[in-house]
Amino acid sequence: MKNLSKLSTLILIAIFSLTACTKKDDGSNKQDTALDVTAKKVMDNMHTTMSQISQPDAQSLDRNLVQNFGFTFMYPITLTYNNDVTVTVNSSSQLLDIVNGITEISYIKAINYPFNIDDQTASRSSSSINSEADLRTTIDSHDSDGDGVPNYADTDDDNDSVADNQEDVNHDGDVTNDDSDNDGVANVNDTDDDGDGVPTADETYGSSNDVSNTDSDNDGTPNYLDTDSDNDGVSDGQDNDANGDGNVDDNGGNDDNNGGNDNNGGGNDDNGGNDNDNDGGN
Ligand SMILES: [Ca+2]
Ligand SMILES: [Ca+2]
Ligand SMILES: [Ca+2]
Ligand SMILES: [Ca+2]
Repeated sequence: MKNLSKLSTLILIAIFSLTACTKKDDGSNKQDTALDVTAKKVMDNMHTTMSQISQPDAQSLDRNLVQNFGFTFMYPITLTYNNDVTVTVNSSSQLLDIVNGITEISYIKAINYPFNIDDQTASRSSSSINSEADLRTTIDSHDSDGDGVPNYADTDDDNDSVADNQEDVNHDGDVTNDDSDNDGVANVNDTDDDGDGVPTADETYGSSNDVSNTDSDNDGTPNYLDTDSDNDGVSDGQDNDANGDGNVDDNGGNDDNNGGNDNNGGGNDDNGGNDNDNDGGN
């Protein structure tokens, strides 16, 4: 009787295994892949990001992957749709077509592991992603300003007080191709967007307390992109004690020759010896 029971169990296991195999070998490429929330997050993020760009291409896809997640894909990769159909992707332009086509009812729910990435982040070394946990660790560790919020969830990636979507000065929907001071660092990652020596976060604020919409000299260029924001002929970097270090300029301790203002409140005129401001100092 005991042996009969064992035999029944074995038969049941055999039937179950056969059914499982049949399901996988039904001629389609369906494999009942489980939902991979991290992979879905990456693909949905790219869908949203690309849908905001007026003319998205493979390069903008790759730049935004690097911006948000710190890597580009090394192809091929295999993706699984929510209906379990799989697709092999061989290029960024193919991936762009796929993410552009994502909808609420047809979306990517998984990436086949392992796959390789071209890691653009100096602090990481792994180029092989072996599991969802691996992917999650990778994207969560991409935090440009080190504030504990990964780029993909951070609304101000470089923490310069200008929101990411405000860093798009050419208004093409792509925040990764704007470099106002042409120093090779896109504004979204540049803490001194106009390269005038005054950190963007220290540029003059107006009553709105928003650095991105304050334009002191009303010349159409907001202060944080204007190397001479008060239009007095002296570069902002030599105008203000922006960093509060006691030097009226941040260019070696010299006065700013702007005509006698005690900009730093330190009691000394900034004009090198005349007490134009009658503050009792120089
Ligand atoms: Ca951050
Ligand atoms: Ca910013
Ligand atoms: Ca720059
Ligand atoms: Ca600046």
